[in-house]
Amino acid sequence: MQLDVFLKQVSLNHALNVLIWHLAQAGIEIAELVRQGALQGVTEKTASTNVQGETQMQLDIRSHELALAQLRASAVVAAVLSEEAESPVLFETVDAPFLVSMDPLDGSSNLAINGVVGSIFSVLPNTGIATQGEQAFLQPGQLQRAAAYIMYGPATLLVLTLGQGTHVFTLNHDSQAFELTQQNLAVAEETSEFAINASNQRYWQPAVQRYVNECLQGADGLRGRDYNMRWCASMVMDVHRILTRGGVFLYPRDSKQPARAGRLRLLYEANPMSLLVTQAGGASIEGLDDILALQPTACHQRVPVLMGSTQEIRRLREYHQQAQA
Ligand code: AFP
Repeated sequence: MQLDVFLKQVSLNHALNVLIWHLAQAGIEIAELVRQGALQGVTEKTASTNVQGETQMQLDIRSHELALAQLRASAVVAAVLSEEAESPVLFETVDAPFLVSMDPLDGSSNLAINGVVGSIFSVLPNTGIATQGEQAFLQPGQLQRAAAYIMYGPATLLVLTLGQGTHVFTLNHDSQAFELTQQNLAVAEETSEFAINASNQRYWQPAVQRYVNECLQGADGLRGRDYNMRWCASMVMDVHRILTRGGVFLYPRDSKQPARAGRLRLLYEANPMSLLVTQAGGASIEGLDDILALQPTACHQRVPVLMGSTQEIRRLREYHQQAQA
């Protein structure tokens, strides 16, 4: 079933369906650029940095522009917050029903090694960008109307939730259309796989140290079974693995840069991924609290992220509670 047919079947919200269709078109255009690799100069760095102080790749900027153009063309979006722009971009359609937060090309450092990258989107109701300015984006993730990522891997996938399950669509390169290939993903409750950047181990807080140490002790320790570890340095790919075969993805708070609460951004990484994971039966916390319940305080705010199989996340939450007691 093609994406547009699926949308008509599951959602009566025509404006939201139009928006999702335009996100998918942006994904198709970015996928084509990614496929061309060095032939399109996409692996080249630019001289500029984004609001996070990270060096931008050519493809970061082109993906941002392509996604913006599609969202503007949808006429149902009032403004867009992007990792690649300091302030939200306001469209002429300032009273349109939706706001979109996006990371147009997450994991772009993987381009240099021909690794997997992705685009992440979060759709919020427009509560009044015209009067509130960028404050309008500071809504808890549980208010998201939809979330999606597009994964530019061996196949191009669109993984989407409209708040009723999480579904996978695969791009048919011949017809240039996304087709439903997996409906209602279900994250395994238990798991024997974890994902974390272990090079930060000495900076982790005690609860995460404890959890990972127990996993590493495997069958000889308290967990009584061996664990496997994976790290792709691309949130889209790491989360996709968790959605399809279970596990936990951890980017915790650490003391490497004490002023920084984790690495990942709440509004366009943690929130949309949390909605996708929880809609697939998984869980997502920042340590003690559910990520989707957090009240954002800034557009480019960072947050610790622990997400995946519910039993493992429950254990991690308990370890954080015990460390606080
Ligand atoms: P880039 O987009 O700068 O490559 O960052 C990707 C990312 O935000 C996320 O996709 C990864 O999970 C995380 O960074 C990887 O971080 P490390 O560099 O610490 O492995």
